[in-house]
Amino acid sequence: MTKYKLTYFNFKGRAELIRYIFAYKNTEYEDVRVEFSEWPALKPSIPYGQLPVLEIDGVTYHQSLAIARYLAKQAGLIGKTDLENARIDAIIDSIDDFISAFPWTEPDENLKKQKQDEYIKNNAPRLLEGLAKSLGDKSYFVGDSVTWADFHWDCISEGLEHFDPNFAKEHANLQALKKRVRSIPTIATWLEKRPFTEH
Ligand SMILES: N[C@@H](CCC(=O)N[C@@H](CS)C(=O)NCC(=O)O)C(=O)O
Repeated sequence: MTKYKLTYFNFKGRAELIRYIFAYKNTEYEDVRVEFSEWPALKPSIPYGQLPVLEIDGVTYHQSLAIARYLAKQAGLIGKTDLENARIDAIIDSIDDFISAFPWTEPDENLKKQKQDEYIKNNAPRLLEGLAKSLGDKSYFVGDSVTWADFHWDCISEGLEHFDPNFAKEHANLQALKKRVRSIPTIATWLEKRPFTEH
């Protein structure tokens, strides 16, 4: 049996999509959650110095989306054609553009909140209108069955709700998609049993 060891911090962030894909197929893996206090000592030993990383049978792989894309393929969570996969990747990349530029860190707590609020106000409408239009009245972003793009939307929007509780609330179809993902039995089980973290 393939041995998987996922290493990330003790929050959902960029690892939750990977955890969802493992949960979807009930795949066993080690879910290592590094404390911030442990990180400076660990960082030099991690390829490219960032988390998450996934060890597969002792070999380390980095970049959350490269890892998720590989696991999604194994789990049957990709499109049926190359063009469907291109559309899935485009959804994933649109979400990633948004979160990569998000002002996560800022030493001044007041300024941080202000910057995050402004970022969401200025940038979320374009992303959300695009996603809502891509989804339309379909059940999933691409094709007629769930893919890792649908999982990514649920994971990332949950994280952003921590910063803005009304995030995407005006888009009924995007909210319905979250419910659809969360009602998949193996995902529902993961949501019940996963360790509590604020975001
Ligand atoms: N594009 C990378 C980004 C990785 C990344 O930004 N990781 C952050 C946590 S979300 C990190 O390791 N921060 C600690 C550091 O850079 O020292 C991915 O998706 O894996």
